[in-house]
Formats: sequence, structure tokens, C-alpha cells
Amino acid sequence: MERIIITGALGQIGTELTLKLREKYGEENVLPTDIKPPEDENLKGKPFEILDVRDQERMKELVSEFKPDTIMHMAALLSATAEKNPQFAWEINMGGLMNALETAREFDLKFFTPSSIGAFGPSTPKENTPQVTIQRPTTMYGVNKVAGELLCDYYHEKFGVDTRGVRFPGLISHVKEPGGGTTDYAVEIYFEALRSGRYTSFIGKSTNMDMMYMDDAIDAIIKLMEADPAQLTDRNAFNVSAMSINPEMVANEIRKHIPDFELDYDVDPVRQGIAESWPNAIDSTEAKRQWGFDPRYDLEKMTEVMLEAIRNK
Ligand code: AKB
Repeated sequence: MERIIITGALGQIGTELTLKLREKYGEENVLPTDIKPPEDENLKGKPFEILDVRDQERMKELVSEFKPDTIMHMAALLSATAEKNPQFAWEINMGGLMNALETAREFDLKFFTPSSIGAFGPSTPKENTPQVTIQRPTTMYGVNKVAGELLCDYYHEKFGVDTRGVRFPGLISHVKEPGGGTTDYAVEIYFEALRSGRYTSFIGKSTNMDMMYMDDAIDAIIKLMEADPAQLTDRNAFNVSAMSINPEMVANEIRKHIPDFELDYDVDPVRQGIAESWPNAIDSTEAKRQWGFDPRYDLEKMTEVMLEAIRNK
């Protein structure tokens, strides 16, 4: 992997991924794209292209000009947004993925796209969820993710495209706030803790979900993409998680730094329903064994860095 084009580069993952890839592979070797121009100072004025992932012709045009060896397809609607407009979610999530896979096939590109813990459903084992298990999600986002995993496997087996992916848990970052996800409370809580000293959670008290700090997520993408393909038995997509947490656990950790922090609840039935259909804690053993997934941040360490970084902003 030496020259990379990214779709959805202004999203929560895409923003930090772009910065990290530029640092590692050189600014001239990374082309971020998104449907709108960047507002972030770090991305302004640098190579950047407008791309609606539904436009396959434009995607191929950019690839033929930039000549990357890898495409990272990050553009997607998250779970709560997808549930509000399922037809549109299908168009963006599946239409965009198909276009990106076709581009990878035609131009012989390595391919990465994230799946999610949303690819699991209520009949999946909730604890220690295995790599290979029942996947019958009950959300449009989940349906998109399972179909996406299968489509990536198909492109790998049928056309030899080097597709790779992970099932991301909720990702926590201070650089860019997420939008439209079920796990977003775990980011908002840190910003609100410093802004107002209190937070009202839309997710219930003892609802556990998998989470990971963004630095670990970006490292995981790079490590997986650089792994020797001979090591990979599974591809689309690997379970990866660093912690299984609920709002009370995050609040207790925040109180070690802000003792008066207050947490109350106004549970949103839609997002709570989605959260309850997902696993409590997935098993990342295969990612560790096959390509050395090794997250460095637990809840304690992540809370420290999140609060410090937001305070410094
Ligand atoms: C969401 O909540 O939709 C995402 C995810 C877990 O895929 N953060």
C-alpha cells in the first residue's frame, strides 16, 4: 500500500485516517474525497476531490487520474440515520460499495471498507461473539453491513480483488464528532462533561456495547492492509474491539477527573432498540491471531486522553 484514495474522507473515521495516512505515506500519495468540501483547517488547501460515491463514472475518472494502488471506502450512513431513511441508506451504503468494488476490480486496487458490530442481530450470541456466527440483523444498517461483507468476499473469490475489512465497534475520538450512530453517546458524554458538567444519555444505564479509541481503529486499518495476505483466513470482516462499556461505566471514569459530573437518562427507543439488538462484547481473537490486532487504549487511558484533548481545544 503506497498510494491511497479515500471516499467519505470527512466522516468520523475518514478525517483522522486521512491525516494519519498522509503522515505515513506522504501528502502527495493520499487523495481524500467526499461529497462536500472540507471545513477542517488540516484538510483545507491540500489535495482533495469532491465525489458522490453513487457516481461510478466520477470515481473511475479520479482513480484513472490519481493512479492509486488502494481504495479505502469509508462513505456510509450510520445506524440511526439509516433507520430513519432505509431506502436512502441502501442507495448510499450498497450503491456506493458496489461502485467502489467495481472500481477496485477494473483498476486492480487493494480494497478496505469497514463493517460494524451492527452486522450482528438479536439471535447472535451476545457475549464473546465469535468471528463466524449467526448474522441476522434487524436494522437496515445491519442488512447493509452483512450484504457488504458478503459482496466483498464475492469480489475477492470471483475476481481476485484484495478486499479486507473489520467489524468496527463504536469509535471514540475528540477530533471529529460522529453523526447518526447508536454509539455516539460515548463521544458526546466527554464533550458535555467538559462543556456543562452533565450529560443526558439516550442509551440506557446498563446497556453494554463494544467501543474503541480512534487511534487504535486507525492502527488496525493500517495493520490489516499491510498484513501478508497468506496470513488471512478471514477477510470480510474481522471482529475488533477494545472494551465493552455502558454509560454508567464511562460516567464513573469521568468522575475520577470531574467529581461533580452528573449523568441522567432520556432513553431514545429507536437507538436503544438498535443497541439491544447488538452484541454486548465481541471476541477479537482472530484479528489478534491473524494480523496482530493489538489495541492500546482501555476505558481508563482513553478517558484521560479524551478529557485532556478536549480541554486543550
Ligand atoms: C453506529 O453506531 O452506527 C456505528 C457503528 C457501531 O457501526 N458507530
